[in-house]
Amino acid sequence: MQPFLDGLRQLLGPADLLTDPADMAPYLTDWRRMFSGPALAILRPGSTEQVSAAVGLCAQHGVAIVPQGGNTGLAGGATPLGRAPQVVLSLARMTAIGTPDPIGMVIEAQAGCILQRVKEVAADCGRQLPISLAAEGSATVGGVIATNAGGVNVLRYGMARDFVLGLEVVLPDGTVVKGLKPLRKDNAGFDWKHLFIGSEGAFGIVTAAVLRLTPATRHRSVALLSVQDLPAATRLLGLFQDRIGETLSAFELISADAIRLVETQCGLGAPVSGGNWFLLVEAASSLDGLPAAVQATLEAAYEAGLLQDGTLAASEQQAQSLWALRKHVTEAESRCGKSLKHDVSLPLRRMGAFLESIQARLAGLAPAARLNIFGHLGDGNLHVNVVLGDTPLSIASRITGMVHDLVAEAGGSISAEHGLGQYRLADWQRLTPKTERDLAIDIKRAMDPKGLMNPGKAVPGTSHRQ
Ligand code: FAD
Ligand code: 2HG
Ligand code: ZN
Repeated sequence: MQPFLDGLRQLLGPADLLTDPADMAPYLTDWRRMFSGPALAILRPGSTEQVSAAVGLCAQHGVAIVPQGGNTGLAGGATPLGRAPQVVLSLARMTAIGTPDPIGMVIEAQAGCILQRVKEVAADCGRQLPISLAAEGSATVGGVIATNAGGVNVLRYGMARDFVLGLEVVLPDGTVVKGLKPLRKDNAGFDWKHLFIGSEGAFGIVTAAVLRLTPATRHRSVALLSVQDLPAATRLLGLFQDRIGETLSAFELISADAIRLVETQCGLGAPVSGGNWFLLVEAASSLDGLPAAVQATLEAAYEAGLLQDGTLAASEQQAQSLWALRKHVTEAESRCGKSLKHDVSLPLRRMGAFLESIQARLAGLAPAARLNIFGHLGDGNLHVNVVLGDTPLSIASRITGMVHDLVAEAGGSISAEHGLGQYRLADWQRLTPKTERDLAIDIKRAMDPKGLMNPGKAVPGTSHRQ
């Protein structure tokens, strides 16, 4: 491998080809320390041309590539897997942001840009990029696109896919495809960019994107509410949709246990009591009548007996502290030791029975484990996580298998927004019809015939087709 590494050093310079184990370590494990794997080197190209040349060298030498952005992913997609020769290719140095066009409502950004920074640049010109995640201070444009990230505003604005107007990608042989047109409408043939959105680096490397912006909203109303049970939460969702549906931008569920975790682990306090479930509801609009409309909807909810307690933020600062409770759940969970992530979506009407079955089965399988349930109820997507406590790691796959089996029985998805990565690929293969699996494998074979792009993540290897 020496000629390969020499070629890369010549291309990138010694500072951006990391081979020292201590320098490489942060790139070889995920932030939760659930996944780790070896690599020959870490590549930190600074331009699309360097990405292209580095990928070309990898193809020539048969070395696999693991693309990496902010390394905030929750499915082990950005961590090397197995012992075949591989490198991690970090996009962290590619951080250029173009001048936004506030009338055309578009912005161009390189893949390594931190999502929060792009949002700030959009906000400075009176527009918004409403992709909102607790990880937005570290997640990159490339990672968000490669995972088709969701977040807390999907209910109103859609997932990352809905914001991508143009893409520049590097194919597995090093070819650069420049598709950075800032067009809202383009039906001139097959829209290939969707192959790369949500494919977790298995087909190529995203190097830049043109993103759609939306008008900024001038008012927002944020409420934290508590309800007794899930049927009350879903009825409340219906009430909000009926009365102020077009302004509803978040409808997030947090279990009382999850709120307690945030309180004990992160020292934040919830100003609302009672009920088994909490809801963080946000509405936004540029029209002046929003606060009165939200107030009237809450009064109707009280009258209908749906609410146990609640508070409506009276200032932007209060709105932010209510949101902090929701945004700290992942952090609070990680402070409780190892946990298993289950990122499920299913038809809302089946959610209650699904959660009850999990509760009952988990009690039998792992009595020391605790459920940590929260997420995007308005999208039918909950994070049904299991904090393991003293449960042996050896039964982790049985617990996850049990949850995923119940998801499949309810006609749901085992990954609503985080992707399959290396974590869910085996269960996806187990639970997905052969025709669908074979289609994925055939597309992978066409896109990446040598199987060098992020092997073992998102798509089964081509040898799995029988
Ligand atoms: P990474 O973790 O570096 O990579 C993720 C995947 O994308 C890997 O498979 C990697 O190989 C691939 N990839 C990265 N960059 C590229 C590229 N340029 N080209 C091709 N492939 C690439 N996700 C949600 O969907 N919704 C949420 O609400 C949400 N909240 C989160 C909250 C917290 C606190 C944390 C830690 C994570 C959260 N996530 C959420 C998961 C994660 O942040 C997102 O999936 C994010 O989009 C990943 O971006 P990243 O730059 O960190 O990607
Ligand atoms: C969220 O909704 C993220 O906050 C993270 O998707 C979920 O920690 C998780 O499981
Ligand atoms: Zn989520």
